[in-house]
Amino acid sequence: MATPSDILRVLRTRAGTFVSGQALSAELNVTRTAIWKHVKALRAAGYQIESRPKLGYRYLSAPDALLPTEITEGLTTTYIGRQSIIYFRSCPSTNDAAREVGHRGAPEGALAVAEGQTRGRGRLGRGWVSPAGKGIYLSLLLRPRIRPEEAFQLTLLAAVAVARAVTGEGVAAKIKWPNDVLVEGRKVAGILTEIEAEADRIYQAVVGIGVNVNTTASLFPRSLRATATSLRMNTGHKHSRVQVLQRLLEAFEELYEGLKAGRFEEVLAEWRSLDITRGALVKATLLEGEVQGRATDIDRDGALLIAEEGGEVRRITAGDIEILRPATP
Ligand code: BT5
Repeated sequence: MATPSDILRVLRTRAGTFVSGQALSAELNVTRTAIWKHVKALRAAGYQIESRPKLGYRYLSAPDALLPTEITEGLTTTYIGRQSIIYFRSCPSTNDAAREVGHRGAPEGALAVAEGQTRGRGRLGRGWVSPAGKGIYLSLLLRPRIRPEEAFQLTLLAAVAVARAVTGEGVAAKIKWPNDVLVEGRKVAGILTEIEAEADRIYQAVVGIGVNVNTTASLFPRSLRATATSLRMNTGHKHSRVQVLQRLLEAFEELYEGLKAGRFEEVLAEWRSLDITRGALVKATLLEGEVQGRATDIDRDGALLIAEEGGEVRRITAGDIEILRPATP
């Protein structure tokens, strides 16, 4: 059974020229009525396809949307964002969607992606502003063979993958412990890893990633205008969300393969090379108070090490930090 994406593929390989209904039906082994139905479905999804009597169909353009047909076109991954994609124009949170498909047995690498979210989540009950059609809001379902306390590795890995995708757009990205991707000191992306586990085993993990791609300043609430940015705000032009997403998935799979093969050290080395926290004077806000000092490194468990003025080294496992003075190069 030919699908709308089969028709799209054939029309795209001959972009700019008309392909007759007859040629399409012969190539895909479907009736001309079925082809017309599929073309109508593609148009309803936002594709521009011209049809002319006697000449046939001509592909013109794709919508600016994160449709599965667009995501998989030319994507080089084998399982991340490939076998199973759930797409939403809008949903409360893609992390919930990915968790649910995971419960129903979806394979590792299943992707939930949305044009916009109504209840995008950050950590610790915070929100993630998710205006429709502007950013990338995605969650990946994973079943890693790591212990629950090693789940931070997925967050660091995701940050590196996002940084690579952002850099691919000609924008220099940095990482701030534990999960912020920054461009010129402002947050362009955030990561929320949620796991379901028993004492020594993870059943499934969901890595949620939000990237501000074409978001404009007015779409951020006033409270975020000084701290949030997007690729577009940085470069002054629109970026292809599909392209950024594909690069992100490709980087993620490469890094995740490394992690599964026991080479987390390599991910960590790349993370360190992008980290702006190390060497900076920072303030960590914890439930039990504040810790201030120089961030020296992260340890093997992903905890941030802060050397206090008196010389004592404090280990911060969760929370947020503020950079008071950047590291001097
Ligand atoms: C995060 O939390 O940075 C994790 C964000 C993860 C979002 C993705 S989108 C797809 C998936 N589905 C979800 O529901 N979530 C994931 P945290 O470190 O707690 O940062 C949250 C804080 O960042 C907020 O309190 C705001 O200050 C700020 N913020 C909110 N929306 C932002 C945005 N779009 N851009 C930059 N900063 C934002």
